[in-house]
Amino acid sequence: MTTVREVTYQVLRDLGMNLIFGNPGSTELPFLRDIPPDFQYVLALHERTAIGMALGFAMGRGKAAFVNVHSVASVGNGLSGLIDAFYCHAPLVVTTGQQDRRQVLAEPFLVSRAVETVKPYVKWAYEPLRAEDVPAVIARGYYLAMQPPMGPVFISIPMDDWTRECQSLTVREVSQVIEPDSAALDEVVRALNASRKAALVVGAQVEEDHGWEETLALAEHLNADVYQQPIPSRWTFPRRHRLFRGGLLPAQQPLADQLAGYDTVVLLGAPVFLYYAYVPGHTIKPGTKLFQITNSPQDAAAALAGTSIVGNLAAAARYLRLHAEPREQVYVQDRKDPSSPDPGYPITAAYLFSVLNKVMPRNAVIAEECPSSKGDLDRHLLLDEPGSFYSVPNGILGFGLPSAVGLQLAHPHRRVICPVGDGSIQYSIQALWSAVQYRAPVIFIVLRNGDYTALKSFCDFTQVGRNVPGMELPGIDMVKIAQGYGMAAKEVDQPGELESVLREAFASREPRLISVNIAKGGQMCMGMDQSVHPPNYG
Ligand SMILES: Cc1ncc(C[n+]2csc(CCOP(=O)(O)OP(=O)(O)O)c2C)c(N)n1
Repeated sequence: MTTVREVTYQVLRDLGMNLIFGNPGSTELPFLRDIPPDFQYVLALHERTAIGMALGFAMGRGKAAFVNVHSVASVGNGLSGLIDAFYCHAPLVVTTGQQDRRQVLAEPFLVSRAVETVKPYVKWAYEPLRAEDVPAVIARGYYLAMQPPMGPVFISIPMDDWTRECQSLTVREVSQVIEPDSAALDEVVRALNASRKAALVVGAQVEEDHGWEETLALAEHLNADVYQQPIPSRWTFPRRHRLFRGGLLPAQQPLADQLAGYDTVVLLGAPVFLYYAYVPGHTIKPGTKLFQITNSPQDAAAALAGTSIVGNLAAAARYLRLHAEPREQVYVQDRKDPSSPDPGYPITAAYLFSVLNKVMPRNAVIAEECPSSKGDLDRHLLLDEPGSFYSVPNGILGFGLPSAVGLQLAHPHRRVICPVGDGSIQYSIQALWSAVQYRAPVIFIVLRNGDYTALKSFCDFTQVGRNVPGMELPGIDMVKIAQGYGMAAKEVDQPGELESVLREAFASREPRLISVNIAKGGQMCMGMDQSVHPPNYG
């Protein structure tokens, strides 16, 4: 007799999900007992951290990751991780325990209504009607999670299901590439051929669809300026490339102003557009032709302007390159490195990132969560390889640490660096422990400014004023916290110490935390100042 448990492990094996990111409780133990030797359990000390590490692992590999977390705590503690996966288009199969079917009706201790709770943020939430359906439900969840746009699925499994009898299951091939409509792309080709000056805007979906090379080739073929989507959750164009013009601002009018010089704009793999502060204006200057190519029907439906085409980004970029006329290559030098900021005291974020840029390997991977220093990071870290940058996709803090650990497990031959605010790090701090235990040699760089600078900036930007509680973070010793989790850690206070401490961290093959005392900021909001006419909430 084969059991649900045995067949499930075979299905997980056949689908390549041999790593289980989790935090166990009594309702998960019947699944986790006698875990087969070709599986590894990656323990997180909190559900948010478990889902967050799986998220990083899934994004790093471009393949679904498997999670097993506890009962309704999976949603209570883990929901922000699921929301991140939803907006990152990260394929996750998240499983969670349910009480014994035979007493669920009586509302026992640990009964879970997770399936109902989680629905808006997953592609599918399900509790199998029959125990013997569990392996097939997991396989179905995997196929769906991997369909574009990829994303999380959620499965609740009663704890008595694992010992039930069950037939074996053969996993299937389910294709994942959806070609965009060529007739619709021909319209883009005509617009590009007729344009005086075209721009490409690149978004995170370019990487989801393995479209980096094709997008680069298209940009060079068109000799078009290239912008990164606002508040990018991934960088999808070489930062030093001669055609790269930087990021777009996350507000309507300033963004439309940035693109005002172009008569045709083709947005590859992002929403139209991701805004933060409300600065009303045009989505795009009237008269400019805007095309969005996206792997997300949601993004296509939600776009405020332009023509939307749904399909695979790599296929779309290839089609456009093969059909649009080439434009003359005007030789422009690669972008110059930004000037070196002064090593003043206290250390500025700009100086920190300029030193980091000098000492880090060129194939480093950044998992970023430093809200008020995003702009400095963006200016000074110049990485040109695919898969170099990941950031919080929706503004919920807690993404940085666990995703860094997951990315490091996915990329044993690249070094992951996690620049993180001293506020942000607290939302998933337990990931430090997992990094130590699973020997993920992430370098965590804490930007310790002792406050919520990003919120103070927003107060200044929107004239809320500074008389707001809850903005200061005194008395946190990050070095001691890291050491308490078993991690080597150092504080840097003087600019002169920074380079040697960073070099020492890169020379080591262990995870490290470097807590850098940096200057407090304010005023600017996501690269915007008062000149954009922000809303007044004062
Ligand atoms: C889970 C969550 N709680 C609260 C916030 C609001 N928030 C946005 S930025 C920020 C400050 C983060 O502080 P820190 O990491 O120190 O970065 P800094 O602003 O100093 O650059 C806070 C609390 C949020 N985005 N997500």
